[in-house]
Amino acid sequence: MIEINFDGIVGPSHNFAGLSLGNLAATRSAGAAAHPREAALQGVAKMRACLDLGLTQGILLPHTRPNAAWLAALGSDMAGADAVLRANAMSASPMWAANAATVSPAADCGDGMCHLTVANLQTMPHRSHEWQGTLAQLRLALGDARHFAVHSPVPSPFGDEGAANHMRLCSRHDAPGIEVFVYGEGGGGEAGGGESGGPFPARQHREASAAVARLHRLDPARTILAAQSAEAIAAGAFHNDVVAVANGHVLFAHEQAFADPDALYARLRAALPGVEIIIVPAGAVSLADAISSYLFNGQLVSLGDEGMALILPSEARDNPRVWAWLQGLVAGNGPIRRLVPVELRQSMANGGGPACLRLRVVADPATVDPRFLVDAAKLDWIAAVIAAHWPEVITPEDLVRPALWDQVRGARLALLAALDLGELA
Ligand code: SUG
Repeated sequence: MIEINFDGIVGPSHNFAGLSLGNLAATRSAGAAAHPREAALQGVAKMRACLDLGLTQGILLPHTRPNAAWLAALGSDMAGADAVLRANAMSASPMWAANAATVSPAADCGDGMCHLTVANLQTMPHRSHEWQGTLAQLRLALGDARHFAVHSPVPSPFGDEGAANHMRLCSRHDAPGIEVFVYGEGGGGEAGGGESGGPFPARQHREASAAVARLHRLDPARTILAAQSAEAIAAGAFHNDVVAVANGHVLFAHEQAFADPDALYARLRAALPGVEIIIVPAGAVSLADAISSYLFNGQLVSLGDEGMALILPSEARDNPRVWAWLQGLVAGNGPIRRLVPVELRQSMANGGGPACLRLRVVADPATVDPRFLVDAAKLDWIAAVIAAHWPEVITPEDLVRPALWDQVRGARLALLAALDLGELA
């Protein structure tokens, strides 16, 4: 059993429509020209960097866009939809695979299976129609029912945003772990601030987190539900993975990530005596710097005997306060030994860093459909399909053009054909 990172390939409709209230980068980018080809190639380069570190890499495919079935269920189509509905139907948001599902490795689950619950993403309209496509793909990629149980989303009104609000701490990936579910409000699906009390919606509801823990048959003694701090949500941490990340026995978090950090850390220390908790003080890196640089949205990965590496967006290197703090971190004798900056500016401009683009699954790769695993050669073909078919630029005005809708549909089909995944069409 090892950790496999499944990255969402950036879809050919990647654009900046400003659809996610509370996601400051996406709101700032609204109306700008987007570069889908460059975005997707940046994602491929990030996967190459992971392969170069010796990691096992998987992929998830773009969903069908425009989503005509969703528009039809709303009594509309691309020609008739208003600008907002049209942008919702064109969103390439399935690229952020950390929101695809919550994953509990077999070692944590009562029945010894790896459980996944697809996220309903109900808080944002453009993301609320992802789950059907995600469920179909996960049931194919992880279709071996001897090893995987893939659950449908928890029902509305309980908002669930998947692994972006879930952390797992363990002595080794294949040993029983402590699962931490971080939520932003108590449930009920209120629009707006809800219990966070701030200007932005808290997208993960406690009831959804608790339901996922039950569905996955987790041991309550090894399961922690922790509230996100209202100040983090108000500062733009629309998911916990913008202010905290865990891997193995290490939790790396901003001082202001959690509502009651001392209670969380005490429970973690009791449940996993070897845990190392690395807190970045607000005095060194403010919440604003953490959110603009996305340092916590790194992929914290184990490199065997060489300790851990943090795969970070290059924005973290560009922020002098953040970079100085990180330099001090790796110079010390702690578990994080290497910093690996990657260039993801297109995804970052929509609020998606390295960790947003990947879904972690602890599994034996031999039990995964090999069409969803990649090596360097397969990444070369994927890059060739992207270079040949992905639009170079999409502006907000382009979203009305039928020729763009056709290009986007065709580009995805070309990729599915190249990967022998025509059944997802
Ligand atoms: O849900 N952005 C995504 C970014 C998701 C990042 N994921 C994690 N933190 N794990 C979101 O807000 C962009 C909206 C637009 O296209 O207008 C968007 O949906």
